[in-house]
Amino acid sequence: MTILLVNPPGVREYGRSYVGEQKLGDPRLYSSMPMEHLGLMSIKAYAKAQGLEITSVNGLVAGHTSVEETWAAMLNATRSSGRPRLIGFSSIDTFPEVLWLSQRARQTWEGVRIALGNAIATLNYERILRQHDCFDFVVVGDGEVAFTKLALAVVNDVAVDDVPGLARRNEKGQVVCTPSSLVDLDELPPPARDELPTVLADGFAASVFSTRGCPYRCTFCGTGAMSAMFGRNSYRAKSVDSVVDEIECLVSDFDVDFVFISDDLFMSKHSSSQQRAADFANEMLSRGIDVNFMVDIRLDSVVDLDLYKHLHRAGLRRVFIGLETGSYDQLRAYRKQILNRGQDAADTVSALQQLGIEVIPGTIMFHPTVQPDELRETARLLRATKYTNAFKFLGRILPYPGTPLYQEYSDAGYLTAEWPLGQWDFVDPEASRVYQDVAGLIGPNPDITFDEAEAFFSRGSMIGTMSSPAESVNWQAKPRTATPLNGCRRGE
Ligand code: B12
Ligand code: SF4
Repeated sequence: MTILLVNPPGVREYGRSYVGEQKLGDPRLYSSMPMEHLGLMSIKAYAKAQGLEITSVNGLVAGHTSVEETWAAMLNATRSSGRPRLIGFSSIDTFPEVLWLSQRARQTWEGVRIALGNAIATLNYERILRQHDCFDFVVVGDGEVAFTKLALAVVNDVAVDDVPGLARRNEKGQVVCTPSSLVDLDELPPPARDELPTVLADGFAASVFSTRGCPYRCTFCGTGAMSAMFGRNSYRAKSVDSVVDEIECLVSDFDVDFVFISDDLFMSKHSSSQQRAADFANEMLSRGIDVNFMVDIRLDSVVDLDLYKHLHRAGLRRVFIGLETGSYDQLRAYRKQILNRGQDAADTVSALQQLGIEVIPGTIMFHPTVQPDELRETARLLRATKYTNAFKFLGRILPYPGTPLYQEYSDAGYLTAEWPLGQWDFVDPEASRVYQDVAGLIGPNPDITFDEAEAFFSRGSMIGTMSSPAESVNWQAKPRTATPLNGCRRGE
């Protein structure tokens, strides 16, 4: 009898990874970026501590190029331990892949129960359970306690009523959900490291989580939307000691030299959070741990450069910052107040760079009401970060179902497709033409340089293998189209 956790492959991304030093393969392939699935590995470790062995298959880490390969791995994983009683799938934006695998599992293993977890599942559990009867359960929020209790209930053939954060259909076919309980991160064992050797062999980094959730509510963000579901205390932090213990083990047991701290928000601007970051640096330095690391922060987390100097001494070499757009108004529309009017994000970026900290920018180039000034400003910001990935010029906002942005686009009539990811079209046909030109140039040219893409993007010059002359992005500025929703406009 097997309990199985599965993560399908599915990163179809252009360009380069910032989570290790490795280049992705041919960008036109259905390629996979092998990062550990810390969520599944944390569930696995927790379940083991409760006496339950779980088998896992991670198509991303295994480098699967199709769901058929993942299916074969699932069959293989169950060969020695017997047919599965419960399968838990994780999905970020791999819903079609998960659906395909679930249907296969249903056809193959009579009586198997199937659960789904992670952001899209949490935010959309009602829709998923109403529309897809191949899923029995959705785990809403943290998975460690919920999935372990669910697995024990399934194995022992008892009711699942006391499983926290469990959505399911009741006898009447209605979707019901038990309240989620937020896990105390310090009560969790460290994640299993089953996937790490493969990840390291592929040139990617080990990961550690030190917080969960986020206190902010940027309209496009699944993490903000999930945190809103779970209330004020959903942004949680592990104790500094336990995070540093984990990093120390990664260095001693796996000889890692770079750690990706995978928190959505490692530190906020608030003094307690800044103090925690300082404590973290102190602990790393006092234990003499020789490792570099990267974290995700907000631009307004950079309150005191001395703190970043200190973190740099402790090994901080790279930060991911969601800069999003060069337009102050659009930032406000996204409810991402990281700047004061007149403040230039490039100055903060440059200050960090001068300390020896590389800045990986999160940017959203195109959204339904984008105008030329915004494109130019976002391109300028991109240049300032020195993150020379040409594919950044292609970035389109992704409206994830369950986020406020998705609702806004739906209400405004922008969505051309709804599920499993919102697709949208430009309000201004000129913006659409520019996007098509840029995508037509950069998309099929994996070797295009940032400078070439930038020149084309900014000045409309024609380069390289472009088959048809492209036109300038200098279309006449038009008044911005207001998107009224709850009194504000929102995006990414
Ligand atoms: C590392 C990472 C990746 C890695 C690999 C992720 C992986 N898990 O394999 C890479 C770089 C490949 C990646 C890619 C993408 N990612 Co990503 N990623 C992250 C990141 C930064 C950390 C994940 C992590 O380690 N979390 C910590 C662990 C402990 O938590 P967890 O994974 O969420 O798991 C817990 C619960 O969610 C739940 N759970 C999860 N799965 C399951 C399954 C079952 C059965 C159960 C019961 C429970 C359960 O239980 C776990 C333990 O409590 C998160 C942000 C974040 N901090 O979570 C974004 C995040 C998950 N990614 C996101 C996005 C958008 C993407 C991409 C679509 C980006 C892109 N445009 O290409 C791709 C899609 C990849 C894909 N295959 O679908 C979004 C998802 C937003 C949404 N859907 O609403 C997030 C939340 C970032 C954000 N704030 O926007 N990502
Ligand atoms: S984008 Fe960043 S700051 Fe905004 S809600 Fe998401 S994680 Fe928090």
